[in-house]
Amino acid sequence: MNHLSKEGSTQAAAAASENESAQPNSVLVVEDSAVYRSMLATCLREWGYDVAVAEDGLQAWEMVQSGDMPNLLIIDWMLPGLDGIELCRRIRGRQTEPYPYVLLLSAEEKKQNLIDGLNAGADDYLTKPFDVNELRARLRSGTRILNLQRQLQRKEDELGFQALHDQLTGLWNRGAILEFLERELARARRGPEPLAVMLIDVDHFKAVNDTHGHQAGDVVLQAVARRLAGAMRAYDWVGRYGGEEFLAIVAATDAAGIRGYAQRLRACIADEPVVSPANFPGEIRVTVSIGAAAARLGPDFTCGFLINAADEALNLAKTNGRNRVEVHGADRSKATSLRIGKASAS
Ligand code: GH3
Ligand code: MG
Ligand code: MG
Ligand code: MG
Repeated sequence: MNHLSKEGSTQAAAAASENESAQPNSVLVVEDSAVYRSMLATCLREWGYDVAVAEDGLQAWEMVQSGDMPNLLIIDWMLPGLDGIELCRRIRGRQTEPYPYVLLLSAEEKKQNLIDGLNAGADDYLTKPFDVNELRARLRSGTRILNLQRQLQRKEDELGFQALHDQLTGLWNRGAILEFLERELARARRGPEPLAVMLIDVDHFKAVNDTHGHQAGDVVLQAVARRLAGAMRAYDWVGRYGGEEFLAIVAATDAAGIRGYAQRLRACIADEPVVSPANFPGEIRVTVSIGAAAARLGPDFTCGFLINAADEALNLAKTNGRNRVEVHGADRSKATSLRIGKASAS
């Protein structure tokens, strides 16, 4: 959906990731020796891992490519078909997320083997025969690295979300919504369809803060945002443009279409008071004024042109009494100064 983050989506993502790291890690054992294969599988299952096995490199490569990639791999160096080093190189070459942790097994204890293995993309290296307790400890350290990796990914996802969303309302923030406007404008310039924008401003909002307090004002802004997002089509955009003002982008809609659309949004705010017993007693009634503009765009029209036009219409809605919709240039007798054209671009 284009407008509002699902409530608490960051928390939900965090909880999902915690569950994920609490799940047993899956291990793929790639080993051609039946004795080692069975010994490894038995130990790993005892230690709580989900285990899959492959008897040679090609079989393992097919399993990896089939998509269900385990997050830990124990790969024997010497394998028929595709050897462990080549398998390791191919796995790293895929650069898929999440990162798989690779432990290479070798029968030889040569320093060069260790270097070749690490160069091929292995994370760790163990020489056969090995002590099972050492294997267990090394897998634990691999799991720790995978868990850190997940935490890092989660942080990155959160930061990406915060960079684009308004913290109070969960709507797109000013930077993001303007970016989407640029994109929609570029699309509209190439095609025959008009593009419409709306500036939606809460009426007398200062009085809400003055009467009920800033915290109640915040709750009202959240409620307005939620209602606007809920009343818009999934493929249109709405963001917080600033303070108590919202910007909506509506594709393929002309002046007549945007008037009806804006009236619907205006009504969804005016028709129901905001009620929030946890934050304030009683109810708070608010209304919005909406200034809209729609145009078929020539090659040199800018975002500024459409926003200025909507802003002029919004001013008209305010002076005409608030809780109303004005569409730029739609009524020329009242709005002769509203000329859609490059002259009003900024
Ligand atoms: P008008 O009908 O002409 O738009 O009047 P208004 O009172 O809504 O407009 P004005 O620009 O005078 O006041 C806007 C107020 O919105 C002032 C500002 O403190 C408040 N405001 C802006 N951002 C926030 C916010 O995040 N939370 C709260 N509670 N208030 C905010
Ligand atoms: Mg072997
Ligand atoms: Mg206002
Ligand atoms: Mg305002």
